[in-house]
Formats: sequence, structure tokens, C-alpha cells
Amino acid sequence: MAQQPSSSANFQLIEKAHEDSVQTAFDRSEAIKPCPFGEYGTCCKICALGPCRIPPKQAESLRGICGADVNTIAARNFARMIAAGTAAHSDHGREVARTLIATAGGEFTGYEIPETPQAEYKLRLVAGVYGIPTENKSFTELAAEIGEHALAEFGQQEGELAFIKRAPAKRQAIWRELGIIPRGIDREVVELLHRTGMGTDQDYQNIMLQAARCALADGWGGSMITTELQDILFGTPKPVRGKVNLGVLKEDEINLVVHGHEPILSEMIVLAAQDPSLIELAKSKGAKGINLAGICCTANETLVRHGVPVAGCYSQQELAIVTGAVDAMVVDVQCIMQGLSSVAQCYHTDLITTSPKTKLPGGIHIELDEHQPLETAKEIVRHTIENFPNRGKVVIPDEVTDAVVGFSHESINYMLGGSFRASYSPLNQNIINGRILGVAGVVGCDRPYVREESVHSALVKELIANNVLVVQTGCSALGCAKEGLMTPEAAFEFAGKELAEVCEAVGIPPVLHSGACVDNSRILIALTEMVREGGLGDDISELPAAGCCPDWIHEKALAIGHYFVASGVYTVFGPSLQTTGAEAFSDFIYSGITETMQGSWAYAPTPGEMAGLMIDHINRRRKALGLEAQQERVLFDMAMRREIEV
Ligand code: BF8
Ligand code: SF4
Repeated sequence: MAQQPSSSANFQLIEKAHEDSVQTAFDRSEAIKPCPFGEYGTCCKICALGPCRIPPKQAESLRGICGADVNTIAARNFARMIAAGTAAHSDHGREVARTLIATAGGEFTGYEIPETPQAEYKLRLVAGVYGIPTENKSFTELAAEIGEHALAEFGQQEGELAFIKRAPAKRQAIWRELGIIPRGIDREVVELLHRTGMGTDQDYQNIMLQAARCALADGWGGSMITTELQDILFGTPKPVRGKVNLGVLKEDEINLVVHGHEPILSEMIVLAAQDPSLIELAKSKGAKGINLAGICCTANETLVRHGVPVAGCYSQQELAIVTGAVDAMVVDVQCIMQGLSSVAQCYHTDLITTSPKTKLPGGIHIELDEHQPLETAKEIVRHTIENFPNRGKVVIPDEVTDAVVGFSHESINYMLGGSFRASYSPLNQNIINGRILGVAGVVGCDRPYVREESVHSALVKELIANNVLVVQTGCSALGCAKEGLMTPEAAFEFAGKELAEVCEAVGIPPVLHSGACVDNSRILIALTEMVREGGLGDDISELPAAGCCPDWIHEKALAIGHYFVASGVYTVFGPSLQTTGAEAFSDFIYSGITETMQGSWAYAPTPGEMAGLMIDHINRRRKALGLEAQQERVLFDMAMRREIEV
């Protein structure tokens, strides 16, 4: 049977929004045309002599009033986005470290340090990296010490972030040689902002070195701290079944949607939604139960740990409310559209903010009481239930896709080798013998543009058809889950024959969902484990691997891109990197930077071209490793897709 494009849920609700005279991001993206100077990267407004805008035709002759040229301006803009992205991920990590310490000290109730073998494994692993002796210490004592070490790394002024030691030795040596090992997380963000202010660093290559130090403080610092400490508190993800798309909302149940990034409150909402007295209250209002669903990366966090259904990715947040079925949407931080406020006003949905960092016009603020988070969660669930009788007309698209998700580095290790011989050896062996061509990390955001097929799934289908195993995070992962790429059966439908055989033998989908955007740190560790396993070179840059962010919105994506590049990964971005007006700077990030980092940025406008660049890179790495030549690339075009879908 022909599969409907997952975007038909969007079409249906965009139409409903128009009938209801409601404007969404899909309309605004038609109305707003990108400013060309933003695309060129050559508008500078960091001081009051400007804003200075340099059009490409005058790139050679015109300079800003201070004398800054296009390359300095574009590098500063680019680097400042990296600083902002690092700040966002890392501030999330800081909250998790604070929560771990306060939970271990008994100050916050509701959370607990679980006494499970997985928690013990993670506590010992992280304690080992921090050099914390583990003998005769309870889980709680270890968790407290780990939390203190992690928190100290935000304000650390000298030395090296501890997780840097987890990278391959050769990579660490490159960083030391370049002088870019992060000293402290906040320090690198502040220094990058300082250096890119008016009148400081004017050498784009030097700016990008500090940008690398800052981005590494994200990938091997703030984001990795977030991932590891959340795993200690809430559990390390393991394969779990989930459901994705707007059809997970239920007409006859209370629908509470969690949205944002930090799972600190949503973990408690997962518990509160199961509270028998609240379920009774829901029934007393005429609902059959309480249906919890997620949007964006809070969704990814609750999906990979608990199998909580996902209503949608970034571009679908307003559409969830347009269904008329969402009784409350509770948000924490990041990627929350201000458009939600005006959409929510047209329906009965309560928009509940919970963090002092995020307030929305028209939102109801129920601040997370860290000391009794479960009580806050129950209050939110109660509030949601009370709003159920106010519902008007409900239209829920009949679209839901199954997915198997939760592929943390630990669960990949286990799936590949089993509990007694967990290792990456089967993966490396299959790459060496050519069944798997290589590995790709595909991450990023989704735009509110109406398309028949998302760039994420178009790219990923082409990669797996060419026997490239794909690991994903963020909204990119949700986009591919919606397209049905995350079931073991998807291997037979979409993957090349050899990759499908490996997936069948191991029992994994050809596309592995590893979590939220902070969990790109899991991909760094997985790549490092592949190096450690042997046979594929001594550094991440030598692996037959590539990264791609086929679409991006938030500055966080540039921080991720640059820590992958600085870790030696060839990293392709689309649809625009906002550097086109600065030729020398663009050339530098696309090729010159390889000399020092052995990784680089790349750009391609279409999914097919992105896949082509990645596959060519993987083949070059295979050749350098002396692995056998590969068969010709399968071009996975629209016609071929339709044939598969019939
Ligand atoms: O951190 S993928 S739109 S939700 S930024 Fe935002 Fe982009 Fe989604 Fe997750 Ni990541
Ligand atoms: Fe213009 Fe220079 Fe000021 Fe930028 S820093 S706004 S280029 S004067």
C-alpha cells in the first residue's frame, strides 16, 4: 500500500488553521523572506557605528566603519552563534548537575538515584573519568561527588574539561597542539563573545580556533555532562517502542503535551500522569484517561526513556494546538515559538510555562518547585484535566508511525555484542568486510515549509540504500521516525541488501534514534568506541564516517556542527550556512580548516547532493584504510521511492 507522506497531517491542520482564521509558522514562512544580508553573513551590528552591511558585489572594496572586512564580519557572526548554542546546551547541563547534587543530598525530593545495574555502571564510568575513588561509597555519595565535579567545570578557569580524556589519544594530541582544549565551559563562551566584539580578534582563522574551543566545551562538556548525568538520574535509554506524529493525540482522553528540552520536569509529569487519583479525576470529567505526548527534544527525552508518544517536531508545535485536542501544553526552555501564544488564544489550550527563563505572553506560569517537583507536575496535570471540558471542535489527523528508539551508545554496544561480550567489534568487522559502507550521524531541525518529503528522510533513505548505517538525534530523528525508517522492517524496505542483512542479524533498524540534541555527545562516544575497537584508524577523522545536518534552525546546530568538525568529522550542512558573502572565510571552513582539524564543514543544497558528498567522503576514508572498493552509489531518486512505496 502506498504510504501517505507524513506531512499530510500537516496539510490537514494547516487547512483547519486557515478555516479557523489562525496563522501559523507555515503562513509566516511564506510572508517573511529571508534578509539577503543574513544569508551572506555580512551584516555586522555588534557596535553602534553600524549596522554595517556589505553586499557581495562590494566585498572587495567596502569595509565596515571600523575597517572590518567581510570575512571578519562573517566569522564573528558565525562564532557568536556557536557561543549562543554552547550556552543553551550547557545551561541545560548546569541545571541537571544542580538537580543531581540536590537529589543526592536529599534537598530535592521526588527524584532518586536509582539502585540499578545501569545506574551503577554509569556512576562508576563517570566517577572514573572524574578521578573519583568509588570504593565503599553508596550510589548517593558517588552521585553527589559527580554532580559537584560537573558543576565545577562550568566555572573552572584553568586546566582541561575531564570528558576530553574520553576522546582518542590522537585527537587529544591535535587539540593540545592547537591549544584548544576547553578550560571551563562558561569561560570559553565568555571568551568567544569577548573576542568577537568590536575591535578584538580580527583574524577569522583565529576566531574559529576559539570557536572550536567553545564548541568542544559543548560537545565534550556541557552536552556530555547533560547526557551522562540525565542517564544517572533518569536511566540510560535502551530500545523501546514508540509512536510518532500528530495522530498520537486522543479525542477521548486528556491530552497534555510536554515541549522544550529539559526533562527535569517532564520526568515528573510522566509519573504524575499515572497517578490513580488524577486518572480518577480525569474520568470524573468524562475523559477515558490521561494521554501524555511530547514535542521537540523534551519529546525525544521522554520517548527514548519511557516510550512516551511524540506529537511532533519543531514545525508541528502550533499544529498540535490547532487540533483543538490539546488541553495544556507545558513548556520549559528552547525552541518554543512565540506563535504558540496567539494560536493557543484561538483554542481552549492552556499554555503553561515552568521555567523562570521562559515566559510567554498569555501563558500561565506554574514554576517548577525544585524541592517538590512531583507536586508541581501534579498541579499541572490537575490544571490540564480541569481544562478538558472547555474543548471545542477537535480534528486529529489519523497519522501515527511506529518506531523502535533508544539507541544510546551503551545499548548499541549491547545489541551488537550481547551482555557478555558487548563490543563494537561486529560493527567494525562489518565495515571492514564491506557489508556496512560506513556510519553517518544525521541531526538537526525541521522548517515549517510544506514539502511532500522532508529533507531528513530523503537524505537518510539515500544513505541507507547505500549501506550506510545512520544514527540520529533531535527533530531530524523525529522526521525520519515519522517516515517509518526506525523499525527493524525498514531495513528490508529501504536499506541496501548488505546493511539489511546486518540489521536483521542484530535486530536493529537501519536508522538508530539516540535521543535529543544534547545526545549528539553519544555519537562522539560511539565514534570514539569505533576507533578504540581497532581496524579503522587511530582517530575519529580516519573512520569511514560523516555527519550531516540537512536542515537547521537554532544556533545550537552550529555549535554541534563545529564540535563535530573539531573532533575530525566531515560535516555537511544545508540549506544555508549564512556565510555566502565571505569567500575566504567560507573557503576556510569548507577546506582550509581540514589542515588543522582533519575535519571540515561542507555545504550542499539538496538531500541527494548531501548524501553524495557524505558517501564520497566515506569511500575516500575506506580507500585510505585499504578497505576494498565499493559498489557504485545507488541514486535514490523520487521515482525509486515511489516504486518502493507502491
Ligand atoms: O535541540 S532539533 S528545532 S527541538 S534545536 Fe530545536 Fe532543532 Fe528541534 Fe531540539 Ni535541536
Ligand atoms: Fe560596523 Fe565595525 Fe561596528 Fe561591525 S564592528 S558594526 S563593521 S563599525
